[in-house]
Amino acid sequence: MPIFWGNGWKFLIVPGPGDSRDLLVARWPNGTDNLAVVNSESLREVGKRFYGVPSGHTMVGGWTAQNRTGIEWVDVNGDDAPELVSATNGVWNRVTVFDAGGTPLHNAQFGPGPNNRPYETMRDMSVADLDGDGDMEIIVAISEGLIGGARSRVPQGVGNAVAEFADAA
Ligand SMILES: [Ca+2]
Ligand SMILES: [Ca+2]
Repeated sequence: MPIFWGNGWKFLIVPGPGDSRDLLVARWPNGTDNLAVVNSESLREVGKRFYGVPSGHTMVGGWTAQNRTGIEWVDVNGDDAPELVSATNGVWNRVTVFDAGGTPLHNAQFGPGPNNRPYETMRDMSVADLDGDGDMEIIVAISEGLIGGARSRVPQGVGNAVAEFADAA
């Protein structure tokens, strides 16, 4: 199945319209590090999603210069609906949380890496409730040997999610 463009690198199957499923495809190498969406009913690419940063954040893109080193589908703000959590690696590095439709909700910039070689900065990502307090933590491993943490939380009685991103170090 041709996907314009780039080799499939990370896959994630998420709910699609109706009873269908969407296969999210991160490519490496790629032109732009968005996620291609392949629907289970059409078995064709139906679009690109999960790209960009929330308003108030500066979007730094890069043609053939950025890749996804982690994508997970998990409820990080406690509203019982999953989000897409993504780590981006390349000339600019970030962790971004998107809603299910692809709108960026939260973002933590890790800045430019030393260069855009694969895995130069962001190596891997995982999402879990590490300390058992009910809030999910987003953990990334970076090339300097450090682990970065990002905590998500929905205050009781507040409808909007608030992401609290700690320093990368
Ligand atoms: Ca959620
Ligand atoms: Ca926690």
